[in-house]
Amino acid sequence: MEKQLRQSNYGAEEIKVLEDLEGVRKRPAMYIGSTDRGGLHHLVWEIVDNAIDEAMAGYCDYIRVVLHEDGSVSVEDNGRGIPVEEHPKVHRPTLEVVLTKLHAGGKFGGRAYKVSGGLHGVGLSVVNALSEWLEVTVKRDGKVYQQRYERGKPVSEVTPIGDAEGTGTTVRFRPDKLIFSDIRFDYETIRERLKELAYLNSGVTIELLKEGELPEVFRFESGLAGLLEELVDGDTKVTEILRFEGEQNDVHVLVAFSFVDDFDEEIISFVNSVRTPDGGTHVQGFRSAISKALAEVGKRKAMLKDNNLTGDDFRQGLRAVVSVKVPDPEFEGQTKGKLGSKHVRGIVEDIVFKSFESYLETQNDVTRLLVQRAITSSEMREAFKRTKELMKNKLRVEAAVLPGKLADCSTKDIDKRELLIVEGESAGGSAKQGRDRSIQAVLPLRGKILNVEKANWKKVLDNQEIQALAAAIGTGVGENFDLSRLRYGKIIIMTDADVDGAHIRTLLLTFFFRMMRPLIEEGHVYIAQPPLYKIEKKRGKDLLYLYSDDELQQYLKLNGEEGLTIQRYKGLGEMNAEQLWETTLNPETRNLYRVTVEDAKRADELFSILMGEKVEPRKDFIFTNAKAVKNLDV
Ligand code: TTJ
Repeated sequence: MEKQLRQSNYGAEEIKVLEDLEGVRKRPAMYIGSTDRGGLHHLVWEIVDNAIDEAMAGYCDYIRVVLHEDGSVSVEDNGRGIPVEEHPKVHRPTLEVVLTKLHAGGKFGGRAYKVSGGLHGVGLSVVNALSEWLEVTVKRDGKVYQQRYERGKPVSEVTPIGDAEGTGTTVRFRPDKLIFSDIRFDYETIRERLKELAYLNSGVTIELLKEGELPEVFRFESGLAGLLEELVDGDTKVTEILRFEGEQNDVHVLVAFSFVDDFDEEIISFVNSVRTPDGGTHVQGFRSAISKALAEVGKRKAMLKDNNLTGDDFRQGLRAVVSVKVPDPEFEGQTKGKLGSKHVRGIVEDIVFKSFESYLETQNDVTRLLVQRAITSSEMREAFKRTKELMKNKLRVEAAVLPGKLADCSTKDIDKRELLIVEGESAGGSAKQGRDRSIQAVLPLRGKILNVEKANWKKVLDNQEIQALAAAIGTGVGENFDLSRLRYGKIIIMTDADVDGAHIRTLLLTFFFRMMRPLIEEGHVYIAQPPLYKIEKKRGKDLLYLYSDDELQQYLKLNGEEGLTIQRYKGLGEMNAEQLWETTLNPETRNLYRVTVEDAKRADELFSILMGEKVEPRKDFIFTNAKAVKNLDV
């Protein structure tokens, strides 16, 4: 009977199957990309994706992957089990058709699933054709069925081998060493992918083990949010994790995202649980929704005028996971890593925009923060652009364009050279006289270089004083920064011990942090520590300098106030050249503070608030953080 069946069907269909198999074995790379380890793992993804499909269809919540000692791998699920009944057209068991027919139309010969992993979807017959052997076991209708293949050809019928409890499918295969350069699977690679799949299909348990060892179990109720959590691990979050979900025309959309304190944007995306490394229409829709919602709500809440913002400005620091389930997805690009299906863009945009918009409507603080970040970003962008041009044309290391106000030093030894940045002409005068002119250069900045509270990046970089500073330092700024052009080993900020001085210091540190960060990272930036008090004893000619209020208290406690003249220095200009040398400039005795990246970062945060658009939060901030500003005195 069986023989008859086979003979009666040994026709065009069967010949085609054999030809197709040969085709796959002749040109494997056409189907799996390559025959290196990348291609090898493709085989596993293909099989696992089939089990995931069954999970997505709602019929399976357990998948187990075993790396066997004989070099084979098996994938087992508790789904419905691939049908074993005779296929209505081909008159062979459906199971066999699925495993031998190249690109069997809709998967499994019909549209059994609404969605299915599109990216890897090379077909089971390809895995089969490229395996030295493959065994499939199906539990269905109370029975266990099994069939074996060698290099794609069935070597047994679909045979019932016993009774089954429950249902499911197991595929075990060993890749063909005639095809692959290396047939060893990599545990880590498989682990990463399975873990990701467990996040994407929350509620499904996925186990991975090496034969004879204990399994690793992946099961995440947190879903995408958990995956995002891994993505932002170590970053400073500036918003909570948001999670939106929706469905339109059979397209299911799930996103999780948050903003972190960083400039770039990172989005990982999936279609039917398969990564799309090159993004595509789903990612386009998501990005545009985020920017549009922020722009619209920002304007409605009058936090934003017609600023010159781009979509990118709104998305700085965005971290997101975008996952869509799409029936029959289309992919583009050389490696098919990009979703092409046009209709998905609008659907994702719609769902994300509406959800994010209504969230922002109720969240003034978050909206304000994100809008403010966008504004800063656009100002930075403008500033970088301008500076780049400026640097190209104007600021060169050559002495010819060194600022006129710079009193340079004479040594050529960069490590020994110091640039003293002083505030105001009178302090500049003392410093010029008091310095060691062989190693110390002086650049006076005009009294108040900028009203920090009204400054923005454009103003900062247009500022004459800042340009003079950049020219004196010599490295260029931003993308053009070149440490090898540095003209001084030490750059020493010498501002006064008052609020203006603190502001200028904040501005300078911020400028260095944003535009010349390596200067700080390499430890070239210092803050001078001038004394705060001069103490004169009336009788005797003793002079004493104290550097902090604490020191003064201590001194008075021990010596009393009798016969003392205490002078509080308001500015460096109040010291004569000799005193300045003695207390602040002399490398043998002075106290320098080396600025750390942390200091500069703090200054940067302060500065962003100081120059913020809104007056209210700024006032609050200055009020409550007056101490923090002072603490930059370090
Ligand atoms: C097809 O439609 C009717 C019910 O069963 C559907 C099916 O094929 N389900 C299915 C396939 N579940 N699991 C698989 C599967 C699992 C593994 C591990 C490997 C492969 C190739 C398929």
